[in-house]
Amino acid sequence: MSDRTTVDYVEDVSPGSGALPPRAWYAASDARSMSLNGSWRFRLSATIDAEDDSFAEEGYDAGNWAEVTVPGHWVLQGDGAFGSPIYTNHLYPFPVDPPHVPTENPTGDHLRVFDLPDDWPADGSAVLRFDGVESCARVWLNGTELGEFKGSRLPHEFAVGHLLKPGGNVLAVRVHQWSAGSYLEDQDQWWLPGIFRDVTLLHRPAGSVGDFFVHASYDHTTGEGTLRVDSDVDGRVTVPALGIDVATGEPVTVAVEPWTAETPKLYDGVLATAGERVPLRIGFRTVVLEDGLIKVNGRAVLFRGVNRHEWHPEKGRALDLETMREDVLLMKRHNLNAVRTSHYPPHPAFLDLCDEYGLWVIDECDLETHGFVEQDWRDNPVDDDRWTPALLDRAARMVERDKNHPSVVFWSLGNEAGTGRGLTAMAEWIHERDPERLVHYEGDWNCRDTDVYSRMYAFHDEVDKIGQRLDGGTHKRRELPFIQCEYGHAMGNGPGGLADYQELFEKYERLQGGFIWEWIDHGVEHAELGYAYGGDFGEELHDGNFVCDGLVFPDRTPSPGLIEYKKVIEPVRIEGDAAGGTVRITNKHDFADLSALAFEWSCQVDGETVESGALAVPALAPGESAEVKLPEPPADGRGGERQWTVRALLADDTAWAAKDHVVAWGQFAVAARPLPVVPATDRPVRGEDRITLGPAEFDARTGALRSIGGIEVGSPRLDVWRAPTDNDDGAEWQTDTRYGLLWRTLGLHRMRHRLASVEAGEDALTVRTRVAPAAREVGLDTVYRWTSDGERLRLTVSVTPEGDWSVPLPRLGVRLGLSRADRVEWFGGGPGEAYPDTRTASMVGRWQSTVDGLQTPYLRPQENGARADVRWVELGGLRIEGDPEFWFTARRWTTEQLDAARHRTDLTPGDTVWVNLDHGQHGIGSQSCGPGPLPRYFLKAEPAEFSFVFSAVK
Ligand code: IPT
Repeated sequence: MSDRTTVDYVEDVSPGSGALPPRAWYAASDARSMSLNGSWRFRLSATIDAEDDSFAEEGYDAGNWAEVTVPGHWVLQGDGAFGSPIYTNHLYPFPVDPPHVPTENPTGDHLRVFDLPDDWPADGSAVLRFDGVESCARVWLNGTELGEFKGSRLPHEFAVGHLLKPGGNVLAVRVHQWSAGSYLEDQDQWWLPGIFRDVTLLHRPAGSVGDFFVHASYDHTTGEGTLRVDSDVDGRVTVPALGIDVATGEPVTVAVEPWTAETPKLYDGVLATAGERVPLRIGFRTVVLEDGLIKVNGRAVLFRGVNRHEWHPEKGRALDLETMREDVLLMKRHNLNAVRTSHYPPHPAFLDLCDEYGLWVIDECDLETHGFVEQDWRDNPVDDDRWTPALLDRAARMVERDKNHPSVVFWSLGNEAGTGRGLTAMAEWIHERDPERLVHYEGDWNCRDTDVYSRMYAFHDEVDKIGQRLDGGTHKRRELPFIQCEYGHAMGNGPGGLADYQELFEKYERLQGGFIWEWIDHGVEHAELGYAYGGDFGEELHDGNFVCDGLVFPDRTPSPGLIEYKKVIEPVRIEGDAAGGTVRITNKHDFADLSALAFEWSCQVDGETVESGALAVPALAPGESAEVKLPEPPADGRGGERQWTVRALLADDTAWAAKDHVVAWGQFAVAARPLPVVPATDRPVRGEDRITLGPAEFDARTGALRSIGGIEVGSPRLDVWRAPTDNDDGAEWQTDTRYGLLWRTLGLHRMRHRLASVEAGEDALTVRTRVAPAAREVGLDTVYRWTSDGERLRLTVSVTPEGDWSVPLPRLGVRLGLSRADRVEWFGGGPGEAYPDTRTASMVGRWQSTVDGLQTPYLRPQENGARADVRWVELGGLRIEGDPEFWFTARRWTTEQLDAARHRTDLTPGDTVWVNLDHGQHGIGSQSCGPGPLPRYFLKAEPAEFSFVFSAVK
């Protein structure tokens, strides 16, 4: 057993001891390095002092220990033998008793024995670098203690040259899951201990590079860039493409192409000191706060951003380079231009990718103390001077590591940490160290320490007010631009209302855009459940599927939210004027003209493209627009619905997508759709237990439809229920009405259908019903009126609400059952799902899918998969046309089964395909952590009438 004093560092509020001062990070130089990633010996203890330090001594036999992969989290390895992940949003999973942590403190001893390569230089020194260890580590090399550190997502280096041997080096690392540092790392994510980023041994030749700071500014008035590389060790800086060859510390000004997220021009250079050559990738750009706006290279920018946590469904936060690249490519392909690295500095390679492909970055410090909100922020470490050295250490480790990335335009102090002197100290230090970037922090609405007024989940009307500068606030705040560092909570189905936000962002100059919460669902791959979320590991405290709120699923498949966002933020606006035969093209980039894009027009008749061609569009400058003449629409041979579609495509391959990748599109009607007409020429005929009408048979007693043209149909009935989405249910703390809960209280999930009459009349079969929940007086008087021309069957549904309906309906339409349906073809919105406030990306056309392909596999099953504006759909041998257009959904389980399911794996296909044909859907909104749907997307309980025409597919 260790004595207490040797383990005190775990609960010590100080950042640690023994590590070298922070410095710029770079991946490679001509100095030797050696990765210590790979398989390490591993021993898990339940407490910090269960085992003594003898494992760190040379000659220790760890032959019977288990093994883990570094980088990695031990709780995600060993098939559960090493404990499990814990998910909490803001609650600390241990008593709030700072700086103390539980006695039960999983402690992982890691051991790695390594030889130096034969050609490892004998001279010079060496450092050992840890890029990320959660949450506290103590390190020994060859039996000598190097030190201990906290700050999980920050690098720590130790000088080790004097300890290295040619062979048999013993590197021992003791990692504690909980430490005083855990109080500073209360981010909304899984708690995942381990050495989760790279471990590297770096040779440091005599005269090698120490810390260095690349200052590369751009003067938009002259087109010149000024480069100055400050370096602890003197040397020379060369940039061949610019003919630069200057001493460190010496400024040089030359004509350059600037770096922007849209045009990420990087110049390769070298910093050469006596002992080392470090490659530089230089981007010239100038970030300022001017006229109350965030300007880069003289122009205000609009952030079309996302919050990115590091996540991989098997590896947690231990991301490989290809996964990071996939994130960046997906972002670029979906028109995103900015990332907030919520809520800690990412693996540094991610920032290299942002430099290379072009993304604006808010680099956020590894700091969140959200759990203190439970005690009104009492004892908050950011307002307690004892913790300030740890906060400053974190700020310095972030800034020093990442300061040479042109993509980083903001330093963020952290997230959800209340307010306090420690934050001010961080901001002051950062402003002093790097006056060439701006400082962000959301938690202080007075903007005491920040250069931008930042908020999360502000409602549309408040954002509108802020845009108009009618929001008041401190004098300082009134002078600042506004961003939403988090908005559009992408949990489950949604977020809704993005287009409405974008309209505001584009309307008011003060609003400089926002960052969707968040990039990826943090589902953990799980043998039985598919993907696990909070609670699936038996955590005593957890926040369920609040950790699944991303624009991409855990396997990085885009969710409909990402497709919608791509369309909402597209950098080219395409608006048609059918009468004038023109299309207005607006360049919404901040920097790039349109020369990288090619435009294409096409004309559709009944959704089928009949003609297409190239459209000549001038290379408009940012902000410019032009009216472009379209060709004559093709002759209207079929008398059908006709529309134009205009697309903007990449004219050539780029680093992030191939030629012809669609960047933006617009669609507009030339000739409206002729509505289906079915003359009521047939009359219902009563048999013994059947009524026939045209191609259909009905149950004579109940009036229920039985078949159409021999195809069995589970009779269409009024349906108002949808499996509530996370956004319908809303978050507990929301003060606005949470309709998902009200719907259930009212009983909309258990509506009863009372049959009033079945009338076989002259030209129609009329079935009268009243649909209502138990225990309530409200109801929906519902009449089904069937007519036919002998071949086709028309159903008209008339709904009249009775009683006091103060709640909107989830949906309004009919549900029917089909057997043997699989392939689906439709003419309407697609290819993906859409709801009233998530329908911007829904493109009218002819689409095909299977029933399974229509499902959106949200990790917690909920309403999904509706297709908007459907003119007709064919499935299971039936053709269904709508008057007017309708919302179409089909699935192999009922809404009730969908509602009851907790994971995808709870859903098992039955024999029936359940089809919903809806006249209306309630909006989606973002109430799982933001506003509900705007009132204009409410589905009010009002008198409604809508029709469908059924026929057998020919
Ligand atoms: C906000 C947090 O900053 C973020 O980490 C995440 O938890 C998000 O919400 C919700 O998913 S805090 C919010 C409760 C205002």
